[in-house]
Amino acid sequence: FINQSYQTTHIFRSKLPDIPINNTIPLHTYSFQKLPQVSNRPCLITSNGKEYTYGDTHRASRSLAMGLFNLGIRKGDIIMILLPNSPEFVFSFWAASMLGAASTLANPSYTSLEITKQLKATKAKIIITHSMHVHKLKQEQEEGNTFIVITVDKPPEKCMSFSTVSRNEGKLPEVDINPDDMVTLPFSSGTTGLSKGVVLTHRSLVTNVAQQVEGENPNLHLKEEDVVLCVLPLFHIYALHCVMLCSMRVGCRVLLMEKFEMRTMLELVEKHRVSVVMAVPPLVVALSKNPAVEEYELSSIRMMMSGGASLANDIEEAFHSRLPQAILRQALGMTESGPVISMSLSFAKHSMTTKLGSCGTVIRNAEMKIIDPLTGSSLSYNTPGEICIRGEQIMKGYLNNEKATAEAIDEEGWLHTGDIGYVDDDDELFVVDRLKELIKFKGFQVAPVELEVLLMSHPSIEDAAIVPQKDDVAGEVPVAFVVKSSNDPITEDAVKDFIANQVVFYKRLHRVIFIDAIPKSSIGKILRKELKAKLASYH
Ligand code: 4UW
Repeated sequence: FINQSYQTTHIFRSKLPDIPINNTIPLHTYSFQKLPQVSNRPCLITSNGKEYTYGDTHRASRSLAMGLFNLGIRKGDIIMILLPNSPEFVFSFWAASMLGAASTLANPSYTSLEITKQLKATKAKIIITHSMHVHKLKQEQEEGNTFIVITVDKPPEKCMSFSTVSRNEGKLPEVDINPDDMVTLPFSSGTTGLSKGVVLTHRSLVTNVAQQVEGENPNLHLKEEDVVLCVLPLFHIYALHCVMLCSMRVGCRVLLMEKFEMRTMLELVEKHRVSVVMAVPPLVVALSKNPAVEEYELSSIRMMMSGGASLANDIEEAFHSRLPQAILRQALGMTESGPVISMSLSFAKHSMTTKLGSCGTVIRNAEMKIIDPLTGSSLSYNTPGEICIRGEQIMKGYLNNEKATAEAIDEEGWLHTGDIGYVDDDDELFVVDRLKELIKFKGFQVAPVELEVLLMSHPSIEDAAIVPQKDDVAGEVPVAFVVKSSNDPITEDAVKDFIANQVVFYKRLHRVIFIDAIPKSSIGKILRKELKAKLASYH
């Protein structure tokens, strides 16, 4: 007798065997574990040629940790790193970790409004930044919130200098760190709503680094002699994890670029014989199509990873014909999942053949399932559904937000990603759609709700909704549907400017469409699918 109501859960696993992971040690202990062997090897190189060995990096991080301790930072405290890619970013991250404190990461291009929101949510006690960003913190200081500002350059009035704070002798106090303590707090809107603090612990990050680079056959085979380009921003989880943490565990050198500039990047790749590039799709497009590429000797690139947003197959093919020696494949990551979900097995030490367009295979020491978004039942091979991931690498939860945490991670420990994908017969994952609201501009997150809240604060706007529009360069761009307050003469440009003045460049509106009413469900949820269809019909 077969019980018809019994439901099988199809759990997808890596083709690589599980490995033992020592994830009860603090992240900094794990990352600097090979220090005695790699102490004199280069760890960080800046775009103007300054080098820091692993020994230098460790010493500078410890000195800063001592300095922050002297300023009162203790276990459980939060510091904000508001910096572009730089050695100081790396030292600050490690200093916080060594103290059992956590770093929250913010984009230095953020407006005052955006930084203020993150400061309020995290109550960061120290902000490490550049003097040119200090003016954006003024309003928050005027409201009486006390924090110390440290600048990596000459400090303006009332700020402290990074080098002075770092100038320290003495022994760092022993801190008792629990593997489930938070070590970093990036922000993400997840599947819905506003941006939230994502609590990543020592355990989650040690686990996720090990899942990529450890074992007899690592899924992501970085070698000590690799030079890894860090052009993606470290304040986003992709570069933080995949470039900085994975490289440092292995002992590679990381070439830090403050910002993307095509020719500078090509020159640096040639000069430093860069062998690994972690990229987002627009960067792959640039390398595949920009004629400047032909002028440089880029044969050192052996591995090119794309992620953060979907990559079109024709771009992957164009890249292969231009740089045939390099393996270009994808990985799927999400801030909340610690961050890697799946990774191409072409990057493994014993490289496997994988397909164009796939996001790889679920990482080892983890479980993945695909569920029917309506019924929640688990789906087998070749059937698209919502991708769910489980393992010790996923976030602990959203900061001070139990409700959002419970919506993201179910009682069985599955993180629901809001991405739609299927697993083919060879265990490769293909992402085909996004169930969640999130818009991705060149891999950067744009949360529709954040822009909707801003729009609704305008007296001439009665209602608004934001949806993505496909874009050849950025992948997706935000577009607004706006309902005017009765016959108000507000123009498209005025709406665009209103938003542009308050947000970082990639959240700017590319188009404003005035309509009579925003379509909503009976419980008042915006029917984004309808709006997307409407938008598509305008093309
Ligand atoms: N294809 C299609 C992809 C893809 C994708 C991401 O901003 P977040 O929260 O996080 C990221 C993290 C990316 C990342 C981290 C570590 C890593 O090793 C790696 O390797 C390439 C990538 O982007 O946005 C998460 C959302 O971004 C989309 C997807 O919707 C996901 O939920 N996304 N990668 N290859 N879509």
